[in-house]
Amino acid sequence: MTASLDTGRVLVIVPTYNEARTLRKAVERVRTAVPAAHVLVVDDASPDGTGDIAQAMAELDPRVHVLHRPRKEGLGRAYLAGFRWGLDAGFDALVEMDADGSHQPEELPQLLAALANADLVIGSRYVAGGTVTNWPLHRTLLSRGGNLYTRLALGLPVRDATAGYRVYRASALRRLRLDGVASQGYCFQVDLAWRAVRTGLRIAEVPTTFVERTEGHSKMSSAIIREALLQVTRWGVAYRLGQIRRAMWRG
Ligand SMILES: Nc1nc2c(ncn2[C@@H]2O[C@H](COP(=O)(O)OP(=O)(O)OP(=O)(O)O)[C@@H](O)[C@H]2O)c(=O)[nH]1
Ligand SMILES: [Mg+2]
Repeated sequence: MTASLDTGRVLVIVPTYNEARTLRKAVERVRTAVPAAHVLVVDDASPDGTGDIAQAMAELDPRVHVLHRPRKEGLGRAYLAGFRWGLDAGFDALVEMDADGSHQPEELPQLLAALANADLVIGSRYVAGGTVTNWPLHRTLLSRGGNLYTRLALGLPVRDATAGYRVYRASALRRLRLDGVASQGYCFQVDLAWRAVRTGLRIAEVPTTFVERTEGHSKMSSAIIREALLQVTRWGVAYRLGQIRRAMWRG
């Protein structure tokens, strides 16, 4: 795949849980920004009827698809199911995008263009030109702190490892051994970035504007933060022990 990526072979995966107020707009914006791209909504039986909205859109638009899942199982599981669906269907590029308006579909062409020289493109808030709007101080600190900790613990050469606006080449995603991924929340994004680095994938970060949701409710929880902190620490310790072992072996 080069600069001439066929946008008809791009699948934008949108996981949803109770996004009835935001989903329609998000999907419409994707369809306008990259008209040939397909959209897959992965809904975990949202009690607010998000799945029905997605279903209605899919019935009217052959480029919109829905994966209905029986229960809420977290962002990670929803994406894994979406990836599997997209890989089986033969798409060349798989996009991760939230339904809540935080990720701007109008920026998608830039992210897709960057795939010409990368296997994973991250829409980054923390490279020059990237921004976050309307975040209270505690969210900024959490996100910045989480990214700093991740970089230090794992030596990860990524400025925004928790970002959820991404494009993967299908061929690269196949190399990540997704069967072993158990992470759920933010940790899922770090997990995949970490796997991508260790697999030797080329990662590009493109500046994005992250807009805090104005409707619906965040699914972030203390459990999700705990999971990320614990997992990154575990991976970091294993990684550093491996470094020490290799250094001793050489010495
Ligand atoms: N299918 C599915 N989607 C989920 C689940 N949890 C969150 N999502 C979706 O994942 C996307 C990101 O979740 P958000 O609640 O916006 O979490 P966030 O972006 O980390 O937090 P905010 O910045 O506060 O919005 C949204 O589209 C959610 O609807 C889940 O368990 N299953
Ligand atoms: Mg959000």
